[in-house]
Amino acid sequence: MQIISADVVVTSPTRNFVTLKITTDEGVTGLGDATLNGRELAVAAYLKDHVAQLLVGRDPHRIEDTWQFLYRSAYWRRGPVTMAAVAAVDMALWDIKGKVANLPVYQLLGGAARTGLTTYGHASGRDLPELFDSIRRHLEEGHRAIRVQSSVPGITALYGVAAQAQASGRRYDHEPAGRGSRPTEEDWDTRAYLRHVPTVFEAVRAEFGPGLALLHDGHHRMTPIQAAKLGKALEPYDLFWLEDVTPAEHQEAFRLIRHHTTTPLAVGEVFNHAADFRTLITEQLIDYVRAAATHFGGITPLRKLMGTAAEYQIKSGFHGPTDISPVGLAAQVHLGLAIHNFGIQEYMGHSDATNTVFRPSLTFRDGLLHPGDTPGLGVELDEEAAAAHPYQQAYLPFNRLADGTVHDW
Ligand code: GCO
Ligand code: MG
Repeated sequence: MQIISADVVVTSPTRNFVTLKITTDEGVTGLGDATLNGRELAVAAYLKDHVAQLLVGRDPHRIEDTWQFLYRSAYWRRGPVTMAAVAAVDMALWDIKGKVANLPVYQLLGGAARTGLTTYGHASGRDLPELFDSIRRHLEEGHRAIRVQSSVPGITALYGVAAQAQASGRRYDHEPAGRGSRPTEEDWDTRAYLRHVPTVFEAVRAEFGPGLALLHDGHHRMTPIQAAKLGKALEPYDLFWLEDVTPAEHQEAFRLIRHHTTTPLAVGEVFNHAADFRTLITEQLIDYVRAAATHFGGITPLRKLMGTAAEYQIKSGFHGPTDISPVGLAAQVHLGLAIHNFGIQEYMGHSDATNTVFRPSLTFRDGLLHPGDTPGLGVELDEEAAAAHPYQQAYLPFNRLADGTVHDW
């Protein structure tokens, strides 16, 4: 069996997605996700101009060999563009292998280690009543864990608060503010944030009781000592996790945070290589791995990383926003079903337009996500429907402090 072509499909059903389609001489096709939010076309060009011709003639069954070849022959290692491109090839090859074997990918990874994946949904609100309604809606949908984000007095525009975006006519994750030629500028005040967040969790606990699993995303905005302070302040509310409290490229910073708080920590949605996690994992400085198959080089390296993490009692909490395509989400749901140290899966749910283009076999029933039993990854790309949604330039927003300084976000 040989690969005869590798084509890149860029489509924007609600938001932009980059998909690689590998075709074999036996007519079997495989799909991989290469979406890098806000920098999509860089990965599309990497695949089209530098990778596609290298795949032609290769045996699609040799997943490990192809991964090592693409990673090492490039010489320039790591980085989100390279690793998203390699990820797409890796996923597409697992998809093909599953289709040829007539098995869903999770069966090739060792079979189901649980009935389905526990998820968390994104609740948010501009005030407590709006936040409570949002939590209730997510519980009704079946989520057993809830990420809680809220507006902060003193901060006008805050990413992750759906109603803020809705009030201006869009859902923040579907139509990134700033679709167009410039990213939207948001404001930020860490002290106002640190004062407000514990009061929100106090109110949520009082309303929903001690049992509900609650999560929060700090989106890289704090210094290590501020992060430690927040972790400590949230201890009475028993969070499932506190995510991305500080920019994690300084892994050593987590030693300080860890010494100050027992609030569980999740890190890594912007990481793309095992080395990014090395200190965090081997020193047990975090509790959950936030990597996404799409940005981490695919199923193959993420599976290895989770093997290492298991040695340190660290679990998965894979990144599942709507800018990971249904193909990328399927890849990590198959993996999450098969590994022993699964923790939780972020699941925001794609728009109807996205699901019409990608047609995933994934199900979400009784609070559990399952990839389905369709051979391969279980996603079918409707190329005609994809063509009806051309690429639209879209940037993520960014933050400035009151004095105009650009801040982490
Ligand atoms: C999350 C994230 C996302 C990212 C987005 C960037 O925890 O889901 O932080 O909302 O900001 O994926 O592209
Ligand atoms: Mg996050």
